Amino acid sequence: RSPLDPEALRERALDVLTTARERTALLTTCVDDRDLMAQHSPLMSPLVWDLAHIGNQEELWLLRAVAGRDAMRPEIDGLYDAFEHPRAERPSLPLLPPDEARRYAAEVRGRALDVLEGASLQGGRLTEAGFAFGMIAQHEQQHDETMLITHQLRKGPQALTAPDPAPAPPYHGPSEVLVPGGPFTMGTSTEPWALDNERPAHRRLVPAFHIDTTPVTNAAYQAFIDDGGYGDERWWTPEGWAHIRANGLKAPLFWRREGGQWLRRRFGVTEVVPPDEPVLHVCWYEADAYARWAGRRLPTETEWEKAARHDPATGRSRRYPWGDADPAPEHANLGQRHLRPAPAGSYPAGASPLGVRQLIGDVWEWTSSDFLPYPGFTAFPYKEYSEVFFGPEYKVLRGGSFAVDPVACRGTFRNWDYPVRRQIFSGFRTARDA
Ligand code: AVJ
Ligand code: FE
Repeated sequence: RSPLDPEALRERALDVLTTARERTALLTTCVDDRDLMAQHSPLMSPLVWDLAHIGNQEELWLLRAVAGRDAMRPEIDGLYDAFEHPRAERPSLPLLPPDEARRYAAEVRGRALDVLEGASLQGGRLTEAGFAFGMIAQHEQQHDETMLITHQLRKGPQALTAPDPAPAPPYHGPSEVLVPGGPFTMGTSTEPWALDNERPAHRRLVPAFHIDTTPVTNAAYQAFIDDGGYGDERWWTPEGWAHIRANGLKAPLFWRREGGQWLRRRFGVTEVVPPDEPVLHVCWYEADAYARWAGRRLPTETEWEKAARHDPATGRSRRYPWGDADPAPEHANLGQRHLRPAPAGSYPAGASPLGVRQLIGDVWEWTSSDFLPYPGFTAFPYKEYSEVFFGPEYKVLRGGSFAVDPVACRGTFRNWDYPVRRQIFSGFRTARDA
């Protein structure tokens, strides 16, 4: 059966929607109702907003746009429109209380599954290859990552647990690889559920460069701190220097110095910062400054994607570093299976043809690039997913974190945020010209 066979598509859509809803349910039942309504940080929505927003987007794109149904509760659309109300404002809105939000999202889901059963998955741009179903599953999983960020910011005892990644044998391979110069195909025109900003596929000429085989570790980042990196203007862009001075930044978010060591708070538990884990919760300015201190630089987005997808043996771009197969647990740390990145050098089975590891999963990786459209970009299905964000104020992150589900992560997937943001699960690796 071809993966584009309508029955196979229906099964896959049902599977990714179900996985997303199980995760949403866990993230919104492991704390009490008061906690769901509270704002844990002005950077984030109350969890109960994400819950109803997930249902509302599903109503808009599956029930109304695909099936042509009327609005179930037109009066709530505005409340859950991310562009109408900034996050800091959301707790003061007349939001649906937790029980009602859950009932609404479940009601929408029941109807969406009826639509899936009867939908033609071949005709029409929105339904071709089940795109709208894949888009909605990705949207829910993106909010599941957002909700996990809210959980990390939340004060109070631990509410979520997961087994740690398997301990990895220390990595003794080369610290960087040479990616040969030449053209490669960036982006995609064939990945059925790729979002608008990943399209279309196009050729880019990339000069040779070196890139780190693993993300930068806590130990390496501590060496930058110990060397006085946060006090030395030479390593920072003017905006970065002004930002860390104005906000008194001296270490990644959630770190604190006590008794001669660095501790960090992680989902309600304080632990010694693990030296071999990829550094997490750094902003773009910190990543950029570290790279300059190390005599290196951040990779461009194009370099990152070439390192992740280009197969020098065939000249083709793969879906993932390891090939075209969907992610399996041996490839990458994805899907909130673990609530932390795995030690640097883990997942040898997920390495790229040149031996670059952990490009997918573990930590989002800052690149030096602004978030811009590819040549030939067209907004689909709505301008507010990507187009309104294009420009120099956002930097691109690549590769996904431990908190991203496989459905919302691939070699072409693009994330973006402001260069000051570090509540996200962000780390980085460095590069240099060949
Ligand atoms: C792609 C993570 C930047 O959370 O703002 C969720 C994803 N878009 N709902 C975001 C998104 C609409 C988006 N990011
Ligand atoms: Fe959203």
